[in-house]
Amino acid sequence: MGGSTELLMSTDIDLKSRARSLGKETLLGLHLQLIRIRLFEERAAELLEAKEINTACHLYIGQEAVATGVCKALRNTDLIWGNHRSHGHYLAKGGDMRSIMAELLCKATGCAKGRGGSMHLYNKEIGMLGTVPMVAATIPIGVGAALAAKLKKTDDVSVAFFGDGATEEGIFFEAINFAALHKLPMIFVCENNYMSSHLPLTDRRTTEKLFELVAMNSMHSIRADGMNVIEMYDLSTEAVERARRGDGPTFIEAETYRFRGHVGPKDDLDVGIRDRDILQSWIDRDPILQLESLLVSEGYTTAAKLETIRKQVLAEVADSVEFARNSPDPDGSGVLDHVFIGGAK
Ligand SMILES: Cc1ncc(C[n+]2csc(CCOP(=O)(O)OP(=O)(O)O)c2C)c(N)n1
Repeated sequence: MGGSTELLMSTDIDLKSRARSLGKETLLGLHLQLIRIRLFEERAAELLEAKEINTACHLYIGQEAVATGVCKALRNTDLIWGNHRSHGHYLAKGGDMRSIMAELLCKATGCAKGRGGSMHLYNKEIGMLGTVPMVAATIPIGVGAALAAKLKKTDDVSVAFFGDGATEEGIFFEAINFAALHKLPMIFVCENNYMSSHLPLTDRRTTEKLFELVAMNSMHSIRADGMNVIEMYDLSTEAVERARRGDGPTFIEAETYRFRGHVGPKDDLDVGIRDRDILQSWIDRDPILQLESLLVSEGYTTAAKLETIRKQVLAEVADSVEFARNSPDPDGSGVLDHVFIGGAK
């Protein structure tokens, strides 16, 4: 048996001592990123309600620790690949708020020039070469990028973010096999939020331990507490080091939960597919509140300083909305640019 499986839970790890070794600057950096994603998305939810955003948005609220922890372990030239729920990935990899808010409002200044909306984010400068809403679609593309990095000896890592539903697509297993066989510098980040659209994981699989499905492919495969940003950062750092030194890919199953419904601003509690108590049990583990409680109790910051940060981020969000509102619509003159027409002369 070549693959290794580990079940790591935050309770098994001395988070306070890990926090101490990370240091104040890193911890506050993680916190800032979590807050940026949360407040950005809460504002996006309001703009969806107001019908000012008209592109379908799959909100990431609740899952912020996954993108934040993983991307903190990456450098600018590493590539990430997203899906229909990727606002958090975009911001965590270094995307600025103005360019994504403008994209949600389909403005010409958006990161995809207003052509993509929420589900087609693109920003070469930060190493995000695409989010695609076809479930599992970017996983093989990410593996292709990892192969390119290996052949070109760039030392870069490729990371695909996807949900538990994506592990039910055939291409997922082709990608896993290929990456393991060729020891590619690839990290598969499965955000297991236990739902695929409106179907719970228990109605779709005989096991909820997705990391076990992958280990048999001789791949390092681990389960992480996706509500805990310190654990996500630690495990991602190890995965990145493994990939860079040529020891091959890692599969990280991050257990997490989305606090809103599948798509749009609502919580979906009234449509008979989500249990209020289960949702509340995950809200009780809110990644931001967990980190803030540790930061204050261990003396890294104070409640007053956290409030100041919150206000600063709210100002950044407001600025992004202002920028988007004042930006021009795409003028339509370049509508055929970037369109591939097979066989055209
Ligand atoms: C190939 C394909 N099949 C079905 C859909 C419709 N669809 C959109 S999102 C989604 C759920 C995906 O669930 P998961 O991968 O777990 O991600 P999550 O929404 O939980 O983040 C489905 C089935 C699609 N976009 N692509």
